[in-house]
Amino acid sequence: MANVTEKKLNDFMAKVIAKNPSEIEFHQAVHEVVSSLLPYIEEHPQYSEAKILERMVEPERTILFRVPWLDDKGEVQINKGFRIEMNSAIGPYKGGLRFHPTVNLGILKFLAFEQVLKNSLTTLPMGGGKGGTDFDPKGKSDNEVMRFCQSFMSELFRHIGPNTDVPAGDIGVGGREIGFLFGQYKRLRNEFTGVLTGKGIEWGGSLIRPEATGYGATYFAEEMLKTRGQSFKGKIVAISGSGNVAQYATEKVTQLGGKVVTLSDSSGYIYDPNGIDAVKLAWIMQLKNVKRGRIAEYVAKFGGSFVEGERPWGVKCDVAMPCATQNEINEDEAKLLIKNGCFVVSEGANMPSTPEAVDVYINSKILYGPGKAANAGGVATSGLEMSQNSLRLSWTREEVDARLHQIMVDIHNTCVKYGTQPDGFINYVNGANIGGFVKVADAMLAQGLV
Ligand code: NDP
Ligand code: 2IT
Repeated sequence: MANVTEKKLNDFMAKVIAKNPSEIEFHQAVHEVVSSLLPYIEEHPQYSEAKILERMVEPERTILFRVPWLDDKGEVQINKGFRIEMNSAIGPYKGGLRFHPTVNLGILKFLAFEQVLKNSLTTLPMGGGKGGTDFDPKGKSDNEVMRFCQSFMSELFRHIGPNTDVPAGDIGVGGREIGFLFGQYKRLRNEFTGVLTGKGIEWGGSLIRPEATGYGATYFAEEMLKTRGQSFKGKIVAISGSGNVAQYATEKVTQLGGKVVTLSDSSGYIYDPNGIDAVKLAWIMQLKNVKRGRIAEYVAKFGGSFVEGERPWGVKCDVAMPCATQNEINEDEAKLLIKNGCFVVSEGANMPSTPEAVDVYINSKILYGPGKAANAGGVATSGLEMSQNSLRLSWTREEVDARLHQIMVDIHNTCVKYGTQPDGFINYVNGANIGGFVKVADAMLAQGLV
């Protein structure tokens, strides 16, 4: 980066940090995006004159609220509720809800900021938002989760709507939580409408939405592999997490001929050198989605090993798919992956690689698909759910999957268009950041100073 651009980046970040103190994940996400965008913006001064970047890092609206609820013992509990309505230039705010004890404003602002660019990349008309709470669904009964969701929606309902803001799932929010949230919204508004995505198939949901993020991250990796004349056939794949995204990434990788050898949760990872096939995966889905157990239990059933307190990045693999949480691959782990032969990283999670790890990937010229491109299949299929709700029609599994697949191919093409360097290397980070930015920025210019 030229010296003058470097200075602009530092000045820009100094202001962001001063205005948003201690929101470190937000600073991290903004720094990465602005590093990609500044050289592009220097060649397109209309964006800097209108202060588009300065506007994009300030949420259009931030909603903070109290969520009181009663636990099973009858004791009063209080949690924080958040919704960040980041940018509505190209469509209603759209993005998931995270229920996890670590949730705070900085984490949700990083997620909302990434979501704006991700949603633009999908080609669908969706703005960006994110929300959630520090409530921990782990160890809670179904009734406690329901009471919490009802209380959460009793405030959130006044801020959202099918043409205003459409939340969905993220960590800790799956079909069960979306059901409770939808039920309470419908009751308060007396309106059956597509206000949330990830709904059950009998009540307005879309086929393939549960699968979409994991499938999409795999389709994206497949496109990256094709640029080197390769496929998933025979590839060893390390996946982290064992929730929604990890489960369906495992399913699709296996269908495409790859062998998934690891999964994890916050307690540690399992390693199964024989591969986690469809039968083992069905058992894991029951364990995680119904019994809500721990991944360590896999070993007693199928063998392999469980490594407590560690992440799976020291295992020999060709492809790594982080599908758990932010900053789950650091610089040393990135180096270890590459040393062991890994040459593809496709991010199912949001910002799972630290900035130092990303530098390692880029300097080693491996195929690195950042989250906002690689995991956009989830929100893209949410967009398809919104389309079906508006049409009052449901598409078949094959139709939704074909649209998802095409969207991932299109996102890959956008990254190639904006990210190919003079030496032919595809910098997917620059490609995704610039490709996602242009549409939002042009819409903001067209809509005046709002
Ligand atoms: P789930 O809640 O279904 O699963 C999360 C998984 O990650 C669990 O195995 C969980 O383990 C693990 N995990 C969560 N937090 C941590 C942590 N701090 N340290 C270690 N492990 C952790 O969530 P999803 O699968 O939906 O989401 C996974 C990632 O994918 C997130 O980054 C999310 O933002 C991203 N994403 C999700 C989309 C979706 O459609 N759901 C779309 C796009 C991105 P444990 O059970 O022990 O907590
Ligand atoms: O990070 C994400 O893209 C999601 N959690 C999915 C959001 C959505 O609206 O489907």
